[in-house]
Amino acid sequence: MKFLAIILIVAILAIFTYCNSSQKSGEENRPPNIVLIYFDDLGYGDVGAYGATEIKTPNIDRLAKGGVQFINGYASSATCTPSRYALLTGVYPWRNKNAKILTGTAPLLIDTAQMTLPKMFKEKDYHTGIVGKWHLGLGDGYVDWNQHISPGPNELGFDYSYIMAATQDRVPTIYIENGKVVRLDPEDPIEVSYKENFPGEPTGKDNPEMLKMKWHHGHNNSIVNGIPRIGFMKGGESAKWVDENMADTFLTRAQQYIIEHKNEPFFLYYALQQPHVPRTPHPRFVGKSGMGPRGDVIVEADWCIGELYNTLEAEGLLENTLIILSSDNGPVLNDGYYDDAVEKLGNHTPAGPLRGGKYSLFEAGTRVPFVTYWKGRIEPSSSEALVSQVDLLSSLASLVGSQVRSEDGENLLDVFLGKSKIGRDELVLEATTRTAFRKGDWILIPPYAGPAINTFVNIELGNSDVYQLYNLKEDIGQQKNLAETNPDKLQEMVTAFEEIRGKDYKNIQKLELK
Ligand code: NG6
Ligand code: CA
Repeated sequence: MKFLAIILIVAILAIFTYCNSSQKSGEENRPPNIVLIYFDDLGYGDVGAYGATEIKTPNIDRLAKGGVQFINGYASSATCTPSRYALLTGVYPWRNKNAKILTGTAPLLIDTAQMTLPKMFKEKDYHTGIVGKWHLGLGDGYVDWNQHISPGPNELGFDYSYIMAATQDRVPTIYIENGKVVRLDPEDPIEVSYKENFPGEPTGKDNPEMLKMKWHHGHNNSIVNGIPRIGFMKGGESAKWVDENMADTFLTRAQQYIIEHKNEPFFLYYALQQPHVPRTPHPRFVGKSGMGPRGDVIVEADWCIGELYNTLEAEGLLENTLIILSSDNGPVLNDGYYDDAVEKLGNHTPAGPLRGGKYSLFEAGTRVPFVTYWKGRIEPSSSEALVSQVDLLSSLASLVGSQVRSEDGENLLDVFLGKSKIGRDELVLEATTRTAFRKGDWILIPPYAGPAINTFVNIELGNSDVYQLYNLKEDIGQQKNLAETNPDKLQEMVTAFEEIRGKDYKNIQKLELK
């Protein structure tokens, strides 16, 4: 009897081990899921793992500390649209003259024939989804918001899309799911204009009594949810978003997407709206940072990352999912509303040790938190390798066995997986159509006309009438211009820069401010 029981236990154990290992090998054969987490305006110094002490980001830190934390990771641009353009196409944004901050009525910026990140995944039988901020234009010139809106993300390779068209501060303030405005009442059609107001509609400029958030510069057109916006909108009452619920709305859609597609390889682009203006934390997060709304929405966004992580874990997907986390550009405090971002900052340094911020050619414009995390596959490390978001298309293509390579991206898969520390040799960076050039430890900022400081946002833009040359290894804060004392290095940098950029890079434009 005892003998039989032992045999039975051994047999059960053997079956269990077999099942387990065959399940494992099945999992290993399955291509990994990719979750790309993309913040809006999150600064290099806004994250605990990157040195923030005054604000807590435990969930982002868990990814940074458990994966590869890039110290020299860059967005392609110091503003949103160009960075997202490069992220999805692997093409430098300055190659496309229309790749600048778009209005809510701008046509689709990316040609539908262009190879994109989601298209590449689709070719490899992935399901692809985007949830969150789009800001790459919609339609082909004129959009009727009451009809099916196209072309858009679904025509660029996303099987599923749940997006806001542009930014949280721009109309239309509605969600669009697979080309259709969510909760739209056909009896109350939407009209949008960036030229003029619709007769009788209140505006931030004329109706300050209706505002719960005051505008500082720009942002004085249509009022939605007590917040004045950029652009004019009429109708669509039932479809309008409630800003305070936006984080939960996007998170829930992202979680649903994961659960619905857990049985097939998927690519999810989760583009959070935080901490871009208007900063509208859910009441659960109000006051949580002690820094006012900007800090509170960072705490909220960090919580969202934790929830997303929990979903991946609960669905058993963590070991088979590569998570990439980054931001579209650097930080800004006052970006057009009175929201205490400056007043309540205290000792927090959103740019960390870097100079400048959003809109700037200095480092803080484009150097951002950049993390790759893959439980059980990526060894935790910190990497000084030079990497850019423009490299993701070519690198992820390599990961999934695709031959696709983009015009400006490099295949840095080994770097992103933490197996190599040799990143790019050189990189062109963009800020409101101006470009700078990093090579090795050096950065070159050519002379540009325009103000040294954007006084509205109080950020140094990098404009100067002389060449600027910094050694970032020795001078991360870009305090010592070495151009004059290093003429040979300067010449070498200018030559290498012009080889990529051409000589016609002085397309000087003043930062557009309304
Ligand atoms: C600027 C807005 C700013 C922000 C930015 C886009 C004004 C005065 N400023 O034009 O508030 O919306 O555009 O930010 O309108 S981004 O992160 O999407 O690039
Ligand atoms: Ca942004």
